[in-house]
Amino acid sequence: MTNNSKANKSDARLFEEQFEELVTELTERDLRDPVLADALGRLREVLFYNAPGGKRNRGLSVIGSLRELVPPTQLSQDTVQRALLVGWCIELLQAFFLVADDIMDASVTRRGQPCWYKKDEIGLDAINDSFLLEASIYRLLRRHCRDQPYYVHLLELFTETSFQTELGQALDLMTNIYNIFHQRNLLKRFIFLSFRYKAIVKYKTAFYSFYLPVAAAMYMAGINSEEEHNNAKHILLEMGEFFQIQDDYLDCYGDPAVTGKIGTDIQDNKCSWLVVKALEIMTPEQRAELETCYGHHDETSVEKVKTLYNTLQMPALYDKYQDESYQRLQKLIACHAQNLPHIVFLNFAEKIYKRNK
Ligand code: DMA
Ligand code: MG
Ligand code: MG
Ligand code: MG
Repeated sequence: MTNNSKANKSDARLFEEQFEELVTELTERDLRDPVLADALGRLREVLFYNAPGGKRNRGLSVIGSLRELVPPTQLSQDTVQRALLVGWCIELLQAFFLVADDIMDASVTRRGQPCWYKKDEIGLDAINDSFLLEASIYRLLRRHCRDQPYYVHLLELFTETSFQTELGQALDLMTNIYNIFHQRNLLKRFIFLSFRYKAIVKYKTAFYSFYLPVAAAMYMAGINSEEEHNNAKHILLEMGEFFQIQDDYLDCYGDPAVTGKIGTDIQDNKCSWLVVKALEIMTPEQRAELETCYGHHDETSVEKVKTLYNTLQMPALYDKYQDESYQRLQKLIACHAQNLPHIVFLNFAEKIYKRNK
């Protein structure tokens, strides 16, 4: 085992251990007005149900990246703890988006358990719970990073990234695949579709899942230059696009026992990679068939769409896409990483290619 993978192992353990402490901090040591006891109890419950249980790739990559950016001798125990904390802030941001996303997507399960809004007596009260998760980020950053030179950079990074994600979610929710079916001009249809698809995934997923953790580590390491950030962004947004394509693929072809969530993209009429790809290659007859079933909730319609995807050999097309994307990414890392250690990006790439959850 290399030094770095040893460090990563113990970082994962430290990360785990920090969670309880952070919940106690938010619910017992922050606002202490006794009249808030019930509300803070609710926050505690919301945190325990929604923040842990994910893959933690985003959260752990703050410390992972920082270890590659700063020599070990300059990395104090305090800095490590702060990087883990910033990692949890990203996990909280993710929890905030997911609680809301599951309501909007009418999803049923998340991380192998019922979606929070699906729990008895929660329902749409989950909307306020998602706000509590978001607000927790800024309470923690303030408590732990206020005196650090990078505090304002982190605040701007979190607010900017949230806005980008929310714009992406807006595009995701407003894109009606039927308007696209009805675009008669084939070329316009393909161009619109592929541009729209890229915009959705870049904004709703790539910024917060990939650029945010690495950018946070860069600011913590004192790397502030716009040029360096743009270089990192270039590579990370490409990875993010690929990651969301995987998510779209797994929505239909993943095993819910492994992904922890049951797909809803077909029923929700989503502009998913599968439907975009299928529309590019299907015959007019197949398109007519797709039009009668896509976006419908009944089992038969959903099965018909899945059969069509199989006929079009989507799994093979996806494998091909995955291999090409991996090659493209290696090239991007080679030309754009410049002063940044390539390993920051390679570590990330290793975690996502060929994933099944
Ligand atoms: C996820 O898109 C984007 C955000 C910002 C949560 P999605 O609805 O495809 O995610 P999931 O498949 O996890 O519900
Ligand atoms: Mg969703
Ligand atoms: Mg969604
Ligand atoms: Mg999805």
